[in-house]
Amino acid sequence: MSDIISREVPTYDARAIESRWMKTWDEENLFAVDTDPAKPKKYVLEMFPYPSGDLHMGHARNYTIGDAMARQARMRGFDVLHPIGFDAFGLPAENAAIKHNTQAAAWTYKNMDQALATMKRMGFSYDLDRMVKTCEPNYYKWGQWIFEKLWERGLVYRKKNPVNWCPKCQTVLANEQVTEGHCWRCDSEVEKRDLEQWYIKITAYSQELLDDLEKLPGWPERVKQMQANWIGRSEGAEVDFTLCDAAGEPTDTKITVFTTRADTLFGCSFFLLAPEYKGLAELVAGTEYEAAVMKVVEDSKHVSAVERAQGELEKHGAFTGRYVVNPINGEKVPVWVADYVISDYGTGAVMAVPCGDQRDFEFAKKYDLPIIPIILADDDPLYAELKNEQGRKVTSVDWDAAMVAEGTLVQSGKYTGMEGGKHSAGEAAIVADLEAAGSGKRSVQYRLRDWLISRQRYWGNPIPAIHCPKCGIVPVPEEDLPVTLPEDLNLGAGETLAEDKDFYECTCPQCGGPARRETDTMDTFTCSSWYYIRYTDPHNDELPFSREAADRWMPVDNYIGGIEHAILHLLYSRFFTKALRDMGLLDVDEPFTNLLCQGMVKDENGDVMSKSKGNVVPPSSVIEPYGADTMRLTILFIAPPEKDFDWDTDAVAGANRFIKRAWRTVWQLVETGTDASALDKAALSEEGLKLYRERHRTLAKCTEDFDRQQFNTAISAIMELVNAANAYLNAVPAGEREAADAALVAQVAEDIVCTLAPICPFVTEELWHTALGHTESVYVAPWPTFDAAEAAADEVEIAVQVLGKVRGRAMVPVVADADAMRAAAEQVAAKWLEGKTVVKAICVPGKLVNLVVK
Ligand code: ANZ
Ligand code: ZN
Repeated sequence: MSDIISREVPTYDARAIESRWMKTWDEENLFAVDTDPAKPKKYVLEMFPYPSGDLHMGHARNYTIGDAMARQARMRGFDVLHPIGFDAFGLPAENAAIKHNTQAAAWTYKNMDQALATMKRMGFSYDLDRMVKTCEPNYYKWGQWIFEKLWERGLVYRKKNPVNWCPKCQTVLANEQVTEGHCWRCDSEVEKRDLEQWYIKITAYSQELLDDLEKLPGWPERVKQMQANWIGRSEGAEVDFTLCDAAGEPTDTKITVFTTRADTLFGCSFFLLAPEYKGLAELVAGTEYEAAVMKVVEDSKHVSAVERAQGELEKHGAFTGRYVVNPINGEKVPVWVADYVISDYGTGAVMAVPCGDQRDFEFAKKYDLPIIPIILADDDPLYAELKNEQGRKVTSVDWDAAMVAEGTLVQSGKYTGMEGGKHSAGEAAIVADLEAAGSGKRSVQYRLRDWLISRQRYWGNPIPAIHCPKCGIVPVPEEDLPVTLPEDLNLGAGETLAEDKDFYECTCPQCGGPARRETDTMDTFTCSSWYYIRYTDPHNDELPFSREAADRWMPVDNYIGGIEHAILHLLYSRFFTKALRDMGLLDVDEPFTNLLCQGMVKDENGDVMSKSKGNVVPPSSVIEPYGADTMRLTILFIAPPEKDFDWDTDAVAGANRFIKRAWRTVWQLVETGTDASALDKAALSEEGLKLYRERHRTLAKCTEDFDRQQFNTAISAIMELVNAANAYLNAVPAGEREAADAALVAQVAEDIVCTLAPICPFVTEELWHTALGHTESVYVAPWPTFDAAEAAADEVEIAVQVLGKVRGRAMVPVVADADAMRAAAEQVAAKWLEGKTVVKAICVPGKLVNLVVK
């Protein structure tokens, strides 16, 4: 042992090692994809960042996970694509430019440069030749091109509609960008405004977006659930009610409702219209009801549709003075306006059934409207009384809440006694009869709305359209793309695109007359909906990407990003992929095969890190004193990637200690090692055999854990291998090593370096070259091979007893049967057996043999 300690191990100098390799990798362009079609491909991708400043801990975690995956895949023989870019358009850049009176581009480029420097500092293996920055014309040109292709296919349109308006951001927002009535970006309360806007028809793909979630077994269940809920498929029926005139006489006008519960038609005691319902104002114009109804209409403008639909707010409504006729029983019910009915779901009109719907129940209570029990559970006290009742015996109840969703229909004419509920027999029977009578039909509704993509902001991709007084709205001809965003707007002075004559003055491509260029830009989510395909062919100037490149690399095999993108970005990307496929540009149905949503990094007290709380731990606070390898190891070892974790400075120190230990161990192993290829299992010493088995066991575990993306336990396996190596070093002095052992030890040194390489690329690169003498990068080294079966010992030691007393120990093959065990035991115990006969041998495999003698 003494000579090991006396051996001089070089000091681990993270700073020197990391700056040297960072430079070398950069010079050698080590991470460029070498596209080898003979190898299987693997496309590993982290969601690209918005360049708002330097990278934070969440980014560091995201990219470290992806980088470990990409590097390991490369070592395992895959042709790996691992690119990065920037989601470079967006409001923060514009706001910063306004505030500091500079250009949005300048701010954005400065931040991108800083983030890139940190990425290099972290050792991320990105192919930087494939970088995509969405604010560059060679990228956004193709976004405009795709927009026009969507337009050609009828997937783009303009519509005047009440839209979400953020007063602070001064722009409209998509439904997806409104969280509980507030702007997703600045948290201001969102208002409704009637504006003509550009839409992308994502709803054309509602059903496919829902169905294809089944093609994604590699996605977290909860993300798929969130998408399914957002798409919100609902099966039900449309039922036509007849509107009565002011005198109460039926007219020819029908008002249709969407209901999932046609079985409850007999319980409809009033009828509701959304405040935005077209024609509502005319219904009440000049009547005594007008003022109250219009007040509800006005007040509802201040509450977002999302909140209104959630049904948690107090409900407001007013009687319109009108009635409609229920088609199932000819009954007249009063028409009210109610703010919890939203205009853009179903038909914007509702048949209210307070007995079955909690919202209607609350409304009925508040405005004293009848609650007619028509569906009852068998154990309901009313059930016995109404069980066979087809008419109207009870028309008001003093319940605290609406009824159970399922039960038996009562007071429901000929349907009384049938099962009620969603998709029930009663519902089917009623819908069939309505259909036969021409007053209803089956209907499927989706919550998903078309994607509002126009923004009245500057720093985004210009919508390539021209407004011509003669020809209407015409697309910018393909040869004129891109519509270039001016970079010299005086934002600080409040100048907008809509005021920039140089930008908007143009001629109509159809008639050549003077025209005005569209000055809205696209939602930046359009830019992030296809960047991952551009990476496959980033320099293409004929097309957004070639079919060949897309076919080689798509879909992304491993996509890693935050759960906050569970709906917006992932849904839009899935839609773009399907639309591009239908244009013949692509041959995949889904863009991302496996999705990993990494957990959050919280502060030491478990609070979310935020600038305003002042509890942010910047990656530099670890990188500077300890190095990037320690940062990476900490992040991967502290928790499985999908779990949240609390920042822990002890964990940083622990990670750094392990790197030093691995460093020392590798140097000590190679000091005594020889050529690893001389490894001969049969010639290993007893200690050597132990290390041999540990090697196979830990490599099997480590590899399997990498496959499951459980980097924390993969690292534990590497630690165990390091421990086994140290146990060996301590037991066998360097000078006393057989050739076979020396070869094994050399092999183990390589294994430690290779398995640790995807996690700690700098220190392993240094060891690979200096301690192990390689000339190529460890990045291109093959992943260690192993045989899990070799982890099992082939012999075991058993105790040998004579009449219950231990007399010795014997080595027997693990697979030895009772006869073989007995023979081995008799040999060891020969001395105690002299002159006696063994009458019986009690064998416990792997443990002992007890010889019974006479
Ligand atoms: C009568 C009824 C009785 C209803 C009952 C429910 C329970 P999902 O499942 O989410 O699709 N509804 C329809 N359009 C609406 C709108 N624009 N705003 C607010 N509510 C609306 O919800 C469908 C149900 O929501 C429909 O079925 C309708 O109320 C209501 F015991 O009709 B139901
Ligand atoms: Zn024209």
